[in-house]
Amino acid sequence: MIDSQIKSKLKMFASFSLLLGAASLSSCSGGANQESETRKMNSADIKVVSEMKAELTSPPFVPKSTANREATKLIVDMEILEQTGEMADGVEYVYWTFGGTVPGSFIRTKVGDEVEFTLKNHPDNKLPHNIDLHAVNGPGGGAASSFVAPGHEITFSFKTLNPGLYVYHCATAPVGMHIANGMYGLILVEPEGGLPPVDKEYYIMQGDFYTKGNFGDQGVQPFDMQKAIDEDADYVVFNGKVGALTGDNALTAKVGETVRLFVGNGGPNLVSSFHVIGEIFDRVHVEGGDLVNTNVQTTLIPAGGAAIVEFKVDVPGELVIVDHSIFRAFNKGALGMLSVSGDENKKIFAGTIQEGIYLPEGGTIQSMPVEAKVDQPIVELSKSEKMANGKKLYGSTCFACHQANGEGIANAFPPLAKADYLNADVSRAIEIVLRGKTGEITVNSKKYNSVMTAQNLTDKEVAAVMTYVYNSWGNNGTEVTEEMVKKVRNK
Ligand code: HEC
Ligand SMILES: [Cu+2]
Repeated sequence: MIDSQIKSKLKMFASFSLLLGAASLSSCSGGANQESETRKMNSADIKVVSEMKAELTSPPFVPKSTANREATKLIVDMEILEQTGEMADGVEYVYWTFGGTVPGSFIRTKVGDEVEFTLKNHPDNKLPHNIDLHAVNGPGGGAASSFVAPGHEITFSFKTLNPGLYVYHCATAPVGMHIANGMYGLILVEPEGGLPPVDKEYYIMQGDFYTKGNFGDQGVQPFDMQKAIDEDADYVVFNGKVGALTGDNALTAKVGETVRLFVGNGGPNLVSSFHVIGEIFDRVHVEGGDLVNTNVQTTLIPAGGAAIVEFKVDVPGELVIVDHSIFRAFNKGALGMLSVSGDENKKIFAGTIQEGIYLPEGGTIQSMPVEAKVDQPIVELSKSEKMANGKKLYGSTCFACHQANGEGIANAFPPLAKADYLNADVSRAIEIVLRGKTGEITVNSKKYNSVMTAQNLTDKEVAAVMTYVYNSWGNNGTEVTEEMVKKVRNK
């Protein structure tokens, strides 16, 4: 009894001194601190009475406004998918995604919401993942509470205290690689009453990509760790691929409409000089926060940051959305279009619109070819056939972790090139590919303690990929037969 009285007195004292702290800060900075501090405390006190399932949308679309709805318990259900998609015409890339798209599904919440977030890691995925939402007040933005292995799901919960537009991303090691592969998206926390209504709202997110080949080199392109470290991007794109917002995919609006763009930058490395050729932003929520700037030509969006830009379209034509670090736009893909239809207004623009627009051809939506895993009749392939098939298989699965030339990644993925562990025991290596591996191992005198998930491959495929691995990068030249794989599988 007395104990609890003391406790509550202590609590009062603590919050009182907090207030004092805020007040003394604000006396030299004009009250803004106190205002947001007070508001945050109020947000924490908002009661939620109802419960609803969040509408999640794929880019470039956003869920409908929260308008005047009350704060609610908002159920968010998000699935992580690792899948092959198209980076550009004839260029494929293995994307890791929140909800099957890059950027991931848009989440629209309101201040005071209690978000119950379930993250599902699809059983076909190869890696554990998690999520760090910048909208969360709490350790890691939820990262530690959301770490989830393939074939599992996990639920955590948080309350939205600060209105604004926030980035979310995966924060599983190697963090840079998870982000570079597309694991980011936006979560909007609307203020009381919602954002003012506009005619059109869209979701755009920039990202930089690092591939073994150069821009446009054909085929499946593996991630290149060294280029990522050097910040030497091959692709800088909006919405995950070259051409996601051009041609048939262009955004649209009509003359006289107001447009709001929710713009994020997933990075992992580059800062965006976001610009729309032929428009002036009437209003920009700088860095996605409360500060509103007006009449802006180009707004800076940091990696891991966002902005809300709003403008009215006055005349018809093609508005070109770019990163004004302009070689990125015309040579690396950071180019989209907003196609405005309607009547001319010669008072506002009298000239003829004539632009040399770089129009990368290319597909529409990221496709995910699902490979059929049909067991073939046992006809042992020749060594050169195995090498050819094995190389393809390696390039579509193993490389994502062990890297293109088997070099691995320090502290995360062991090397397969000149690997003593591999060369010492072929049955053990086959078993690892068939059944997966956890626990500490030592490869070339470096320790690894991570998770390799079982690879869902046929005997023929394992024989091919292991023959390829054993006959590449200075390994011992073992030819792996289907019979050997079968023996390990039936062990
Ligand atoms: C999702 C990432 C991932 C993928 C994909 C993957 N591996 Fe691994 N692999 C690992 C990790 C992590 C380890 C170490 C596991 C541990 O620490 O116990 C490992 C260990 C190994 C080992 C034993 C260690 C060594 O260096 O010799 C072999 C052999 C191997 N993997 C082969 C393959 C082959 C072949 C493929 C493709 C068919 C593949 N792996 C796909 C992550 C992966
Ligand atoms: Cu991840």
